[in-house]
Amino acid sequence: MRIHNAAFVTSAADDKGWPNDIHPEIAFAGRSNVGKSSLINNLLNRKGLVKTSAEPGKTRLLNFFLINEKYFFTDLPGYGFAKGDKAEIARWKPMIENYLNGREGLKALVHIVDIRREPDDLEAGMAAFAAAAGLEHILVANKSDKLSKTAALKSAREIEKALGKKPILYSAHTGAGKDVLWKAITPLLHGGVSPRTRPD
Ligand SMILES: Nc1nc2c(ncn2[C@@H]2O[C@H](COP(=O)(O)OP(=O)(O)OP(=O)(O)O)[C@@H](O)[C@H]2O)c(=O)[nH]1
Ligand SMILES: [Mg+2]
Repeated sequence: MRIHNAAFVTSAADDKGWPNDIHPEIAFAGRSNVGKSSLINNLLNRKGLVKTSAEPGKTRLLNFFLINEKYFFTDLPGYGFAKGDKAEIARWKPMIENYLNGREGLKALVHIVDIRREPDDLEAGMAAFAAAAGLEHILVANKSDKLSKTAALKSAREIEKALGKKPILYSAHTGAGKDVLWKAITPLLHGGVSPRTRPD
């Protein structure tokens, strides 16, 4: 897709802060530091649109971006950085759950994992959560530039074994995988904002 406009709209902790406008929307989620913010920048060909950081836990709120004046991309705060920090987890969980369940227009969860890391229960939970919320689940293995091609394919098979689907191999640094990810996202954006169907 040609991106002629990409703009930060707002940050929000809960539904009171979500944008009032409803457009087809795609959320980007994953563990802290997997490269969610970098991947959004890369996908949109915008270097500094979304703030990134080498220090985990940079994104603490939901950040909404308006794309071509008719789609929303949402950068979600990462999970896992607040290891053992109960107060932080207690704050994070309802923020994400309410958003994924309640946000009208939301089409898909782009679930980003680090290609070098074996998925754990948290990752499996994320996949199940997307299904329960009636969202398309798009799995992406980022930082593929950190591995050789052979090692990347081996890791992809491990991830597939653990999470039950093939990940799209991506590098937010080189742009590898960008066309494949756009191919997965574009039809969802064109589907309008009809209500989603949740499993019973
Ligand atoms: N080599 C490599 N590094 C990456 C890639 N994507 C992100 N990084 C680096 O990983 C670090 C974290 O990137 P962010 O985009 O801030 O990660 P995030 O998932 O948004 O992190 P939080 O907001 O803290 O949850 C930064 O140092 C990035 O430069 C990638 O594809 N390849
Ligand atoms: Mg971030």
